[in-house]
Order: sequence, then structure tokens, then C-alpha cells
Amino acid sequence: MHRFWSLLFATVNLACLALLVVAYACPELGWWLPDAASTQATNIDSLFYLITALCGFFFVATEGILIYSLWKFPSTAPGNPKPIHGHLGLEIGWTIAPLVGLLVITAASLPVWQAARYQGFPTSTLPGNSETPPDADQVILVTARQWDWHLKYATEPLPSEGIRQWAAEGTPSDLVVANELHVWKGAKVSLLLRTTDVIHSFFVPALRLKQDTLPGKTIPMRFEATVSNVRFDPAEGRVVPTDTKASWEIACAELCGGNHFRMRGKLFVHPDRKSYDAWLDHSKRQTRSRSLTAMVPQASSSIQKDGFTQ
Ligand SMILES: [Cu+2]
Repeated sequence: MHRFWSLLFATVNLACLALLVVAYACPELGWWLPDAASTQATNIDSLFYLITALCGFFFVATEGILIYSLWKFPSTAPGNPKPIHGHLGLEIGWTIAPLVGLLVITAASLPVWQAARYQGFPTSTLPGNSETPPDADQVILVTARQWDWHLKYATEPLPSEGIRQWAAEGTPSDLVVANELHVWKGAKVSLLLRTTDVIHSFFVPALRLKQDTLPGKTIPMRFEATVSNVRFDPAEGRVVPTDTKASWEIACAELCGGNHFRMRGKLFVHPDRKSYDAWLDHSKRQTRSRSLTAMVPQASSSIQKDGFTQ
């Protein structure tokens, strides 16, 4: 009984370790990392493994010492333990070790962050401005509001120096879609993130992309999808999944109000530009016919009000 605590700690730690091994070894359970569908995903995952390994090593080491001490020196053991006081070597050791660990993590993180965030941006248009790099294949303005995502697609090529104006004003040919991010595999996508109310966070786990939207700011992010999960079927007039397991969620990762949980969307990666263009054309036609239908009752009610039907 006097070794109860050491046994309890050992059991909990071993159970956690077993769960970790099962999660890694059985990807079909979905307990490990989500699908990786962008060029930056591998780098970010490597960073995750490095940080997990470093923290895991020190966690296991300290838990091991704790369990050993509880076992070896129970409270029922005779005599008092001899405390260590003012040990300079120990103090230097536990200051230097975390410092080195943090420096390693910083050195490994910087290039990953740079690639995900800054690469391709001309030096004069670093994030903070709403400019986008001239080599982007797609520019999408993502506007967050309580509680959905509005995605505005430019349907005509945009001059890179006109992006700021487009983000603010738009053009009549733009397509606005709620909660659906459509791109094609291999496209260099430039997202401009903004919000009309509170802080939200645009999170697409499959792309390893996560960025807060901040009031008053338009924040650029870039990504390139490496795997497709849908294609547009012209016969059915809708996108159909090409991989039923690859259903990729967009979530708001910042508690933003009562219906925060409803702020979800989907990522659709088309296999090529042709499929994407077919979807874009179809959606534009649908939007146009919907807005025409919506105008009909308005027109008839105004006629009645004006007395022309009597
Ligand atoms: Cu939100």
C-alpha cells in the first residue's frame, strides 16, 4: 500500500504511452495527425515530431525519476531524505538544457514559418499589406463574420498591384460562396483573410494552415495543395468526391461567440484547373439565375403597390 502512488503514476504513464503507440500505429483510427494535403504540411509535421520528441524525452525522464523516487523512498521509510540546497552545477544544468532545447526549436521553426508565410512575397509587400505575390494562380478573399466564412473568387486575372483595390471593392464578375474553399492541385493560392466583426481563426487542418483574422486588417496567407479530393461532374452539375475518405474541414479555431461551433466549411481540391474552371462557370451561372429568380417576386410586388395590376 505504501507504494500506491508510484504504481498509480507508473500505470497512468504507461497507459498514455500505449495510447500514443496505438494512435501512431493505427492511422485508420484517426487519432494521429490529419491528412497532409499541402506542400508545407510535411515541414510542419516534421516540426511537430521534433517538438514532441524533445518534450517527450524530458517528460519521460522526469516522470521516470518521480516514479523511481516514490517507489524507492516511500513516506514509511525510516529517516528523513537529505535535501540538496544551493547546488550550482544543477542550477546551471537545468537552465542551460531548456535554453538549448528552445534554441533548437527556434532554429527549426524559422525556415518553416518563413516558407509558409513569407516565401514568394516581394520584400516591399510583406504581410500586413494586402498585396499578393505576382505568381499566384488564385486569389481568394476570405471574410469571416459571425458565423460563417464568405469566400470571394476573382473570376478574371487580377494585376498584382490592383489586389488591394479588388479586396476592398471587388468586381461585378466575382463569385461569392459561403463556407466552400475551391482550389486545384498544384495551384499557388493566395488567401487574403479579414473579418467584419470579432477575431476568428481560419483553420484548415489538412493544409496545416491556421491564421487569425483580425478586425481592421487584411492578412495574406499562401498554400499549394498536393492532393485532390473532388472533381466537377458537368453531367450532374456538382462536385463529386474522388476520395470518400478525404473530407477536409475548415474550422474557426477562435471562440467567437454563441454559434462558434457552426462556423465550419469544406476544402475542395480539384485535380486540375479544368475541373475548377467548370465548377466556377457552373456556380456563376447558378448565382446569376438565382438572383434573377429572386428579382421576380420583388418586381410583381412593386407593380401591385403602384396599382398597375388593378
Ligand atoms: Cu469564428
